[in-house]
Amino acid sequence: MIEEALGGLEAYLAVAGGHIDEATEARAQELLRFADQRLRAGAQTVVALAGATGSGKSSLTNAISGTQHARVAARRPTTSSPLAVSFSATNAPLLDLLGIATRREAAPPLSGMEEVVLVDLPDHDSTQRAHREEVDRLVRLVDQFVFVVDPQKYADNALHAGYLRPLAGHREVITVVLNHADELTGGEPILDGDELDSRVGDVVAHLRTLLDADGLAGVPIFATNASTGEGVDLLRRWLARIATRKAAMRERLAADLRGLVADLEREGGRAEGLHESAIVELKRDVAAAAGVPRMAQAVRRAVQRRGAMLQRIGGGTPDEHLALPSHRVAGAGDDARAGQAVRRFVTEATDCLPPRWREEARRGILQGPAKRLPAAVDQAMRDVDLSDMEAPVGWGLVRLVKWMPIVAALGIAGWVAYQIFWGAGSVGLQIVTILGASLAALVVVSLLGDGILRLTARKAGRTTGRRLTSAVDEQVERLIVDAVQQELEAHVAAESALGRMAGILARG
Ligand SMILES: Nc1nc2c(ncn2[C@@H]2O[C@H](COP(=O)(O)OP(=O)(O)OP(=O)(O)O)[C@@H](O)[C@H]2O)c(=O)[nH]1
Ligand SMILES: [Mg+2]
Repeated sequence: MIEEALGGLEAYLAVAGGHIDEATEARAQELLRFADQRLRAGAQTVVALAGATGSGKSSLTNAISGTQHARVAARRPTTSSPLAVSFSATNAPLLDLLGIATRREAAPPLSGMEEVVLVDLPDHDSTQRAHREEVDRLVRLVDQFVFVVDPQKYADNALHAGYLRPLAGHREVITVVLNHADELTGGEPILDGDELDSRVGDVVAHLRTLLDADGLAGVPIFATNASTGEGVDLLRRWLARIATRKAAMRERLAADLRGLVADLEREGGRAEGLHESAIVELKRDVAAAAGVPRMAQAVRRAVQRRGAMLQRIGGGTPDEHLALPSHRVAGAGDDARAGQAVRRFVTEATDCLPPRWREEARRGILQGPAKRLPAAVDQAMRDVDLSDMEAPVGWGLVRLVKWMPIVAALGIAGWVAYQIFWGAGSVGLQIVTILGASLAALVVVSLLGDGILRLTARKAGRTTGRRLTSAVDEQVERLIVDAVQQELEAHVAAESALGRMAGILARG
């Protein structure tokens, strides 16, 4: 389970690395590195005794191990560097990893203790900075803490606010010992069988309420007299039981990971994709700024204007070429408008990313591909082939229609000749018919020609617009949309790795 969660962390860092809060990332990397080595160093349980000077950590170390390896003295503070007492052969790689140089061995005083490594720490609230630093360092690495308190200082704020409260997430791996308990009974036994003396019981009850307030509800509390060894046996049995389960090390790592995942989740960020409507809007704005509608309209007008020349009898294919306006008519102003659209799109789309990621993604895209967009759009528009707009298909029809009056005139002339030479009836009526038919033919021909020309011009405008739009869209897609998409996909992958990790840790 812990291996799987660590795999999840690795996957997360592979995508989110460099995009999240630097301190949190460093912590994650460090945890990954340490956990890997700790898992390889074996499942012994490293139990550290922590507490104020004189609380009796060294005395307890000796009492638990049945040795005199730890130096006990009236001089304060006494212990200046951590001491490890192993109950089986010293696990050098483990102690190397923990950076504990002073190592002793003791015969296991109880079955199950073989898996315990007892660490006597210097005082946590020491006047000596080196002591405090050493304790702070080891508190982050050991598998199980035994906080040793005495009747005078068990309620000290330095202990509760400075050490216990921040360890609330590690509740499973904390044990509290009220040592010097004999001072509450005036030298009388602190235990009556398995029952605590009531004076000791009262202090333990008060200590319990303080621990509850620290977020450490349910941690086991023992009362001892390390000088006589009273109460130590119960503590020893408890430690042997923890060590036999061989789970403390994994529980500790899991607690660390849980804390880290909570911080990473707090980093923020919602897994989100791109909205299609935003892409459509961006493309439309960039195309508009690049002058696509203007160009389409210009082509429509030119086709219309030049086509009109064809309508004149005797007018051939226009010599002048389709005079398109330059793509960059309004230059800087248009670029600014496109830039604004891109900035708005990138800003909105990356809003779901965690702060550092967001800033980097925005900077990267706006200063990279977004800067290349105007030139790329310009080039893509120049590359669009509009040569077929020089002589659109509709012009053929216009050309055909323009001959219709002549054909009609010839037909009418023939008909008139026929009537004159062979025909009968009223000439007046025939002339009226002829005039009517001619007028109708002229109107039809003129309307037809104009209609075809208008349709041809409109179609040319639309085709131009479509081709230029797709050329612009392609550049927007390539330079902006894809770049944003990449960031969002990486973030979605990171969030899902984080979610997987949280799921594994919640199950465990
Ligand atoms: N009466 C009584 N005295 C104790 C008890 N535990 C320790 N002492 C005495 O308290 C003094 C300090 O004990 P240590 O074991 O050196 O305390 P420590 O926590 O290791 O102190 P530092 O190494 O300075 O952090 C010694 O004189 C011990 O003999 C106890 O339970 N009852
Ligand atoms: Mg000591």
